[in-house]
Amino acid sequence: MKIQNYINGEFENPIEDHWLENYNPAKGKVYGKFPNSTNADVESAVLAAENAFPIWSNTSIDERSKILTNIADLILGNLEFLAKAESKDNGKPISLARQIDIPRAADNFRFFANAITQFSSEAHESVGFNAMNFTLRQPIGVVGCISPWNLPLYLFTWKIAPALAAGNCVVAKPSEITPMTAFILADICSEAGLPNGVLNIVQGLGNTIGQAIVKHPKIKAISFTGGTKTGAHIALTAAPMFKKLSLELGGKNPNIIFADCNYDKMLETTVRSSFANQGQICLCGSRIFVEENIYEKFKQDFIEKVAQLNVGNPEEETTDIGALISKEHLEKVKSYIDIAHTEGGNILFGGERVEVENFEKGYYLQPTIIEVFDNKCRLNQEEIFGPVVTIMSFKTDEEALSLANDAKYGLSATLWTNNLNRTMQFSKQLQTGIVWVNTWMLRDLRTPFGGQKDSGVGREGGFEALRFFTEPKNICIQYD
Ligand code: TXE
Repeated sequence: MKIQNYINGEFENPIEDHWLENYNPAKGKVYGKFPNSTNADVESAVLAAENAFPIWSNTSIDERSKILTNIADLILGNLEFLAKAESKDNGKPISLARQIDIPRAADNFRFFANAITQFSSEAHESVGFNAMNFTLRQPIGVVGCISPWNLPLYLFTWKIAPALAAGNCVVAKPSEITPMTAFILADICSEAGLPNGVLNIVQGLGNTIGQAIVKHPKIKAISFTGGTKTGAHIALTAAPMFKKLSLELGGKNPNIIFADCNYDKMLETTVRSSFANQGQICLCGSRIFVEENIYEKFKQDFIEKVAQLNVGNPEEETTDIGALISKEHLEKVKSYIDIAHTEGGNILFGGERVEVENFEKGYYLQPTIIEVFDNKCRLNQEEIFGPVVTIMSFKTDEEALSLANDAKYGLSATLWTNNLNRTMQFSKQLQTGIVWVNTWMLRDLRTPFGGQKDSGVGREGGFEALRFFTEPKNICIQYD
């Protein structure tokens, strides 16, 4: 299966004809190739975007909205095909791709197709000065969208949809580990009537063409999702060029469980918030803190539930946990589990690789629960980004809050309690961009999405995203 770049509405081979191999993580085997693009391909994409900008930025809001709605409809129309492609490329269970990844990609386009028809800006009358001010929100021009491998189409479209809705032209790069669904999206965009050059997709390595996109003088804003280290590197490159930056980075999210919660709902949700997508979601609740008086009960019940999770071939409907994204990533996650032995953690469940019949070369790992005794330990301070959670108990509210906040990251937190005062006190004092109370991953796309501290800067979602992808200009008119 050969994947190509999508530039100026055409599918193109990389100009210098270098290619990379694409792996199927479930089988640990190469199943295709894709462009190892170079600066020449980025140049060609930027030129196409630049040429398309006058047309697209003057396309009416209704016309833009119609085209983005067509894209949403076509994504849904190709749901099964896209879900299979995503599961094969990423190793995630087909059920997850079908229920979450692909429908949300359609929602991303549909949401911004509607949001742009409601987006407006203010006017301010300078009374006594015969002057009228209005704020003109203009599209930026050519923008860069760079996305990670964990939720490939979901996060790729989460950036592209608002950028296009706001009238920008896009140079986009999916992760080199999951190139497939971006390639399929290109076809869908053409079919939906998106004009040539409005969206350009360049496939390849982050440290070559990802860097080239970030550095390109004609790309005025970068929307990035990925690791904190990479985000810092991108900021170093783009900041001196005064580019707008939206950085959605890593997480090490606390899941705080009080005895007064709805226990059964908490337990079922905590299994999901711990291991969904093989724990490869930056929003996963990877540090579990449980009130002392239910700690023993929780430990038993949680282990019992997790033991029922089915690790296996992602193509099977019954699979709960598929393959990790790559051999390297599996080894990185495993290395953290091995630290438990030296750092004095108790592996309560899992910790071993899983051999799946007929998929012996696949990258499978058991869901793993590690009991720790000090939040300062590496297992609680570093992002593992795999099917690994730690658990420890706490006595008081103050202790829970300080444990939760004692982290470099600040993306999301989950709180289980029915106590209103506690809910308000924690919501105000948790140092995260998102707080879920008695739920997890319930997403309203109008809300600001993003984190604090090492989880990044800027917010995606709703009008925050449309404001990111536009430049506000104050027009002040004095009249007689
Ligand atoms: O990140 P990488 P990964 C985080 C998650 C984890 C990481 C996993 O916590 O840490 O992302 O994704 C490109 N210049 N989030 O391993 O390596 C690279 O090619 C320009 C947080 O993929 O940072 C890929 O396309 N680009 C998030 C993308 O950056 C570069 C949700 C990400 O790669 C580059 C999901 C460079 N120098 C994952 N180097 C959230 N907060 O929502 C790499 N890239």
